[in-house]
Amino acid sequence: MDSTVDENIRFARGGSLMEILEEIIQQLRKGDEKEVVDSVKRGLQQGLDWEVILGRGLFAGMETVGRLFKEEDMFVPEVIMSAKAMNAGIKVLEPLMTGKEEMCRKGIVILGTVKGDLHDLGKSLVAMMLRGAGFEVIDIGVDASAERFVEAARSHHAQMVGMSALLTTTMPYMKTVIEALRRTRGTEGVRTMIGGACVTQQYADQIGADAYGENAGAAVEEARALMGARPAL
Ligand code: B1M
Repeated sequence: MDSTVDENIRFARGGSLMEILEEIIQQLRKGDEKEVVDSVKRGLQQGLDWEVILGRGLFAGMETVGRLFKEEDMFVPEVIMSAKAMNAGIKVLEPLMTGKEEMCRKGIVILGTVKGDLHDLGKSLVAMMLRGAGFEVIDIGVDASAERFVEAARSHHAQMVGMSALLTTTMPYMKTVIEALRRTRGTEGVRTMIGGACVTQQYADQIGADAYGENAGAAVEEARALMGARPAL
């Protein structure tokens, strides 16, 4: 986060804006889509930066949900409601996130969550941020097979394939996709990036991915570096 965002956090700490962030966390935990949307809008109206709302409100709320899910204090149907509420909150922020869009296209990226994995929030967020930075993103959705990644990369003449995985059981499939790209004529040179809650730089090195994105912001930086694109002036 830059210094403007730091200032915005200090500003929020000073008063009722911090309460809005805490409300978002609670509303997300309850899975109340309407309340989350209202609070996100109120936060923006009252001067909170979209990055602060995203990081300190929506992400923080989802972290709480993740912890409760792990401790079995929340169950799948409730987590789905929370995920929907988070998506609705992100939709409100989307125009601001993609506001920096440039006229020139930076490159074509195929993005998907790998086979066996249905988690799509992180992948969709990465898609939004990449689009905002000027990349053309073809989102092939969740539960995507190696064949789908390869076919999409070939037919769209993509420069990069991005894979998301949130389960330790689906992470190994990212290696399957990388190998399929490498052995298929026409996609051998396509660059690859991986990310997701359980994924690490070490794992990316281990399976031969070209890059690892720790979060959606880092994914944009890595994509720029991989494709030789420059940040917007
Ligand atoms: Co799931 N789930 N889930 N789940 N779920 C996790 C991942 C888990 C860690 C929860 C836990 O136990 N604490 C755990 C995995 C444990 C493990 O494997 N080690 C888990 C489990 C076990 C499961 C099920 C097996 C549960 C069950 O059914 N018994 C099941 C599996 C279903 C399947 O996929 N086949 C399941 C189901 C679900 C729901 C459907 C209920 C729901 C998903 C709804 C949806 O996506 N539409 C869900 C959710 C919401 C979660 C948690 C709570 C939150 C995930 C999330 O959306 N985070 C999660 C706990 C957690 O992660 N703390 C959990 C917010 C999102 C913005 O972050 O996706 O990490 P994230 O993305 C980040 C970065 O990782 C990065 O950028 C994003 C933004 O900063 N990033 C990339 C992501 N992809 C990237 C790609 C890149 C670069 C960066 O380059 C291409």
